[in-house]
Amino acid sequence: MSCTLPKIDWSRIRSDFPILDQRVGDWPLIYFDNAATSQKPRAVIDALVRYYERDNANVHRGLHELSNRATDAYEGARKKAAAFLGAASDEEIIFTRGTTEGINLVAQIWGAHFLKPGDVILLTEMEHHSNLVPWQFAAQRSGATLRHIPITDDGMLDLDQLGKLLTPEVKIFSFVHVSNSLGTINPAAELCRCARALGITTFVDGAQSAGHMPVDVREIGCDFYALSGHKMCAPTGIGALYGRRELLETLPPWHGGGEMINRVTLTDSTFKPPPARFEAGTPDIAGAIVLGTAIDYLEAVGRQNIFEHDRTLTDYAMLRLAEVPGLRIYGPKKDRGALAAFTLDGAHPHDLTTFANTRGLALRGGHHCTQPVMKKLKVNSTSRASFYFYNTHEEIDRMIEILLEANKFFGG
Ligand code: 7TS
Repeated sequence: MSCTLPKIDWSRIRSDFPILDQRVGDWPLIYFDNAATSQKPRAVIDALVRYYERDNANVHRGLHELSNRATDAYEGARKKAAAFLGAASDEEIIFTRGTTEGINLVAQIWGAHFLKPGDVILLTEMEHHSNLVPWQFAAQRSGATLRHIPITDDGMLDLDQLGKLLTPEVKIFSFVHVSNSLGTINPAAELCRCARALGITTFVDGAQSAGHMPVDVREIGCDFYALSGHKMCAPTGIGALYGRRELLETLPPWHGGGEMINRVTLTDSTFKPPPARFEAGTPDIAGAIVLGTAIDYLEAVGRQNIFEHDRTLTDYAMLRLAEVPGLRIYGPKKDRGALAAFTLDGAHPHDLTTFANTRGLALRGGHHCTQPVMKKLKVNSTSRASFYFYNTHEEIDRMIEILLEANKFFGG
């Protein structure tokens, strides 16, 4: 007799997320807004409470038991983040508020240090606003110019243009790993290899990749990589920026204040080496510590398992969405990240998203902070369903029922 047990008990894993077990009005909650923020497992919630109940103190400055505990846990989380990203050392990890802050930090200090008139900042047309606006500021301040890799009609980067765009004037190439509005997974290692061959610094926006797939910054070969904790089971307000050590060492500080100095007089100061140089003031200690807990949790589930689960679910969603009359899906047809963005003929995406909410289905409607992508798609906004490893095929089936109902409601 053969007895094949499922390798992973996804329904048990789902039960780790208390928030999912609730009704919205008369309907069970279906949470498909994971690209905006993920839900938190009990382990993370408990670790946050435990920290404040037992260990809370400021880090790096006390000589008492609680401060030592908080410091050990905070620096322990940095080690976990370094291992999670495949960094060579925990000194390459700077705690930030999230991806947006990581990009701003680099655009401001790297930009001020290295950019000059005539230089080019290479981005893509599929960037989130947080990987556009900080570089616009950097260009304005330095006199550098902006260049963008176009998007093809099927929502991929037009890599035929790369040779023309990746020229020696380019000083930094910053691009999104997984697009939050198209679902495109960009070939990060290949792009970094091309840039590195010309001595160009690279920045990978990992907001949508860090919690969804195995990521190794040294395999990717990037100089910087930013993530947001809240999109990978940790709380809001904490994130991490990886920076290659030799590069971080060349950079001046960002914010001034406590914790980042060696010596201060009334008129000047000297600064600690990275990462402390970039972490002025009291950090989000609890957030960093439980980012470590979230990392432990994701590693226990397994990032390759999460990637495969998300892939299966997304493929299924794409297949079933095609059954809904009048539904137009954007982005690549296959090999995409865990999301599907669509519009329904006759329904404004906000109305469709609001309709879904009346059935307990949490979608996101809007431009998803990617207005240039919307312009390219010739729409003002889309509705987006984004998945994570606790979502199920049954929830997708229910979404399809709701969308079929919406099609009738909006006169399709
Ligand atoms: N980059 C990408 C690709 C993102 O998807 C987001 C957030 C960010 C950067 C910014 O992350 P933050 O944590 O610093 O805000 N994306 C979304 C979204 O798709 N819906 O809400 C936030």
